[in-house]
Amino acid sequence: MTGTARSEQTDSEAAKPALGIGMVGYAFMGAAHSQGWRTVGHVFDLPVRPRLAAICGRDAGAVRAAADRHGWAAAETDWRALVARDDVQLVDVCTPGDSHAEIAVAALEAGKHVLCEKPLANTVEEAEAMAEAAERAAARGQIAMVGFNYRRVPAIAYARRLIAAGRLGALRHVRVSYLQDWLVDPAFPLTWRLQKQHAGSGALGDLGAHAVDLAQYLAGEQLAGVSALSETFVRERPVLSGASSGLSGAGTTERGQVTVDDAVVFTGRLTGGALAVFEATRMASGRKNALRLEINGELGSLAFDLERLNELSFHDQTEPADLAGFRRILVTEPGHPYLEAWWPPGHALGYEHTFAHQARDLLTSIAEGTPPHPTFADGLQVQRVLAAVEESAAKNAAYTPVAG
Ligand code: SOE
Repeated sequence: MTGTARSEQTDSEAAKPALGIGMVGYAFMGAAHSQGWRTVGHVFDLPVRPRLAAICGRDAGAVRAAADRHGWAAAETDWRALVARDDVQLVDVCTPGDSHAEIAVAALEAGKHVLCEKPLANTVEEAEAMAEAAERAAARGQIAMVGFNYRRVPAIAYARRLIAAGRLGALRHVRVSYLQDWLVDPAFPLTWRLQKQHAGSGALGDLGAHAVDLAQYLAGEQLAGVSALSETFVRERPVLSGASSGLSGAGTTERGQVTVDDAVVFTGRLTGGALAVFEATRMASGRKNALRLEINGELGSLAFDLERLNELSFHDQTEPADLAGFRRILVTEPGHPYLEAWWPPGHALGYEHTFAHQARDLLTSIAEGTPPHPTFADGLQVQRVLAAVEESAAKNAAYTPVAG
């Protein structure tokens, strides 16, 4: 490249087009997404420069504090005003599931790109409306992505690369467990995540959605049908006052009904013939965020644990038996997905980096006009699996096909 080109490159770096981000929601996912938007432009060489234009929440004081804390230029208390802003080209939906459809569809129809947290919606009907709106918007050059961020753990992305390259051969088993324990204490209050009208479902939609998306993404196949059991072990909990719980009642000793699952277990058959086993629970005492998976193929196996997210275990079935066995791959080499932008080998990444990777991939899709992954159609497919799981569990594990 000539000197002039290099100096132009420097000028063009400075003149990179900005893309205004508007975020709705500022709790855990709002904070995690903010970290991704703040970081991504300082780590990856991007075609556009993300600008944290505005963040939205119902409580004026709290959202102002969130804007200051997370680096947003403005604060809004009405998501409709945020969607209408001329300095917002991408709306990032980080609210509870009961508002995903309304906000995402309005943003798409207002000409914005959209990133929507998982699961896509609380019902299949909502997810269908969102996927249809995204398809109409795609014809106008708009991009819509679902925030299944674990696809962007380098070890997971590398596992997908190995499977797609045939390193496991024909798949026989896909096994995914997502284990947390934050509901073991019966004194944990009745928050919005435990109310069906806000969350849609419990561990199934919150954790099971990740498990289903990863199984389908890694295998490159879809679930054709499931057999499921679910349970709500603690059926009533103390009621909190205020908006945080989505419930009324100021600091009373009132107790309310839990209307979602604490845990779900299900089996399934992938369209390529592999058998799949899943569990998603908030009752696995001692497991904090243990998303564990193992995939067995005719030529080898892969295993992963989110609590050790820089490592991928690989067994090569074609190696001589006295040499074979699971070996630990430390996924921190520059040739591993996303790692070229970070630190030297062995300097590990964390949970938060998945949000910078998600932001990079979305901004790249927007700049290049290429479909992102996962799309809203992928999110709808997961929603259909969740609905089949709920239908099967209601029929005491009767095998239930996934609608297509
Ligand atoms: C549940 O506690 C939760 O925050 C999920 O909602 C997220 O999707 C998962 O990444 C971490 O755990």
